[in-house]
Amino acid sequence: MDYNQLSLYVQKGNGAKVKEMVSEGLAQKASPTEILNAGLIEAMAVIGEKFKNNEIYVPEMLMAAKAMNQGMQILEPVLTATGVKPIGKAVIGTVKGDLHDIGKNLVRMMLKGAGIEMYDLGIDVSAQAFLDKAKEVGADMICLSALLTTTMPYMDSVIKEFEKAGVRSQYKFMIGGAPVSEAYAKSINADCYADDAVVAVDVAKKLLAK
Ligand code: B1M
Repeated sequence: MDYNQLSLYVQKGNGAKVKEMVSEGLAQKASPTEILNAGLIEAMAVIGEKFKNNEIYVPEMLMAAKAMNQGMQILEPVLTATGVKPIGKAVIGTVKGDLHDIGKNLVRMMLKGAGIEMYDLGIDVSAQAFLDKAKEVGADMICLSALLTTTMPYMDSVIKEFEKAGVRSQYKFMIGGAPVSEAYAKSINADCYADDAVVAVDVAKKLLAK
């Protein structure tokens, strides 16, 4: 499979071609993880660099993200296929003010594939919405994603909202996203930080086993 070509189609925002190539790749038994890493995620890294250097602007970035999401939709059933009995329940979302969802979707898919029942609140999620959903579904874990340095501090607000409601100790908090770090997780009293979706699976399994 020509991963470079796939990456170029994502970068150009050609969703139809992305879907076609991902489907063909899977039919030819290419590794879903490799399609994801070498084709789709690689494209977003290039897009991010070009955006930083003012070579492209928000509309192009948005088109690439849409194409990436179209490819991910085809990969999702393969990545989340699991015969495992659920090992816990988690609420996931991108925090208030933040519209980035590709990384959050990936984390959701991988955790689902690891046998965790996932409740996805989407993007721009308020602290109150996290709290309401956690209570409603009886969640074990809350997963917060942020991609902007300006929205990362809202993770602290979410945890504080749970503290204010007197239920903080009932939930494990996992946080992640490009600007987030282990040190930041410690500073806001989150239970753990995961660097990427693969690490998130390991970390979540350990947390839920405690
Ligand atoms: Co935005 N954007 N963006 N953007 N965007 C970044 C994040 C940026 C780094 C680009 C850059 O300047 N190089 C920059 C942030 C700078 C900063 O704050 N430090 C930026 C900016 C500035 C902006 C706007 C402000 C631009 C503007 O309007 N002037 C604006 C903000 C909008 C808002 O949110 N309010 C904006 C808008 C957008 C689009 C809407 C156009 C689009 C998002 C569309 C969408 O998501 N549906 C977009 C995109 C696509 C990007 C880049 C190019 C790609 C992000 C991505 O999907 N990466 C990004 C540059 C970059 O990241 N290189 C950029 C691929 C994805 C697989 O990785 O999301 O990091 P990532 O997720 C990883 C890990 O972080 C981790 O696991 C994932 C998988 O391995 N992870 C977790 C994520 N969440 C986790 C949660 C966990 C654990 C791990 O536990 C719960």
